[in-house]
Amino acid sequence: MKKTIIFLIFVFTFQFGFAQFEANYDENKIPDFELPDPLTTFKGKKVNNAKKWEKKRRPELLKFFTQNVYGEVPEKLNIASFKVIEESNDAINGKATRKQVELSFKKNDLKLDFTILIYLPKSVENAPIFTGYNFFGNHTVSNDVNVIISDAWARNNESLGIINNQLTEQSRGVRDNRWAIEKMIDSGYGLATIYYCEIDADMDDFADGIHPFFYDKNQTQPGSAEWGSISAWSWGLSRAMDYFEKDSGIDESKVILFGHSRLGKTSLWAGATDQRFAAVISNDSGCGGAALSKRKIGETVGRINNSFPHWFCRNFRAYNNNEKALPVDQHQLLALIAPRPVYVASAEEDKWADPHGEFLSAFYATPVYQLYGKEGIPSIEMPEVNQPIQNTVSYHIRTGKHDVTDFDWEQYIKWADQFVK
Ligand code: GTR
Repeated sequence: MKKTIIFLIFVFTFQFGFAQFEANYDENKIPDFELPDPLTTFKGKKVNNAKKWEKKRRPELLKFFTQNVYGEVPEKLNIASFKVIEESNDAINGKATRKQVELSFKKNDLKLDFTILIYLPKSVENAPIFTGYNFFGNHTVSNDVNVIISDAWARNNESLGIINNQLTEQSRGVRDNRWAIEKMIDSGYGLATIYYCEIDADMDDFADGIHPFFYDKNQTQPGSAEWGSISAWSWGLSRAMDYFEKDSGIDESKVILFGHSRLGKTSLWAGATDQRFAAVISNDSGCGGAALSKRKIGETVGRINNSFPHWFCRNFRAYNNNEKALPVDQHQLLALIAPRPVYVASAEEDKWADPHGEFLSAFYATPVYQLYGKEGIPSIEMPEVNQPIQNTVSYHIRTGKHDVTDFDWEQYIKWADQFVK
């Protein structure tokens, strides 16, 4: 008898534990859920014009996302100084200028620097730019031998030559396939990119990066409503924007945020919190990015908080396996970007990021754009693969995997020509 009970407990625990970790990819197994209306306040009041949206609804949504999803930035901190550490008039086959600008931040005895790599088309005086983080260092985005290799922490990766958490020459240019720089330059856009771990190393540890700048004595991690890493990275994008405003080569009214995957989540949050950004592109951002959380398809809130406990604020964990209780969903994150253009892109094989949920998010954000007379996603039917819908709210699903491809960039540039330039 005793043995049977122990056996049953074992089976139950194993099954339960396992079920929790198995991802669902079946639309028929989506739990029933009600999507919160972007145009009804938490108190149930209808919002029917842009003024009410801006005065009432937008602020309460922004506050909820800030305190319960991504986390608040504890204090303001300005750039202490910046310096151009390298520049050239002859980059990208002579068509562009290159600049590497180091921004420095100081507080008490703490110091942090990050370097922005900037390419600008020579053919344009005051260029619109795409901006966003890269995963493995500025030197990976092109084969340009003059790009400085960051000495910030990097996750070890033998095939990329990352040993002892240090980036090396071996990975120069390894991600040039993800950054269509020459296409951008030829189309009259610049690019500004930063290695994201220079702002905060992507590990479950709040001892380094920007977080400790605001700790009280003996504090070792942010408070439960304070910033996780995504919020810290998006803070870095806003500081880059502070610099762009000072650079006469850049049109600061036409800075388009771009980000892939976790860095797509970051760009969306930066676009929501900082209205100086002209537009946002989310490439395969998935859970905690463009995808609706309540569908619980692919990666879920519980799963992401377990795998990456440092990305969101601690309050977000209240929704682990409890998405039903969330009074918001990610379509409202997209709506926070309105009326500025937003582009959500998915990849057919990227089931983990829930392409259908990313599409629906763009569809359900549309009513907020319509308050401004802007066009969004006209139908709840997903478009065919490789058939972009390009409006102020845009969407495409392309063939292939979780990645950034030339196809993606061709669409982004076409869209930016129409809605940003
Ligand atoms: C995955 C994570 C996703 C996505 C991705 C990435 O492991 O589960 O949410 O962010 O990493 O950033 O490449």
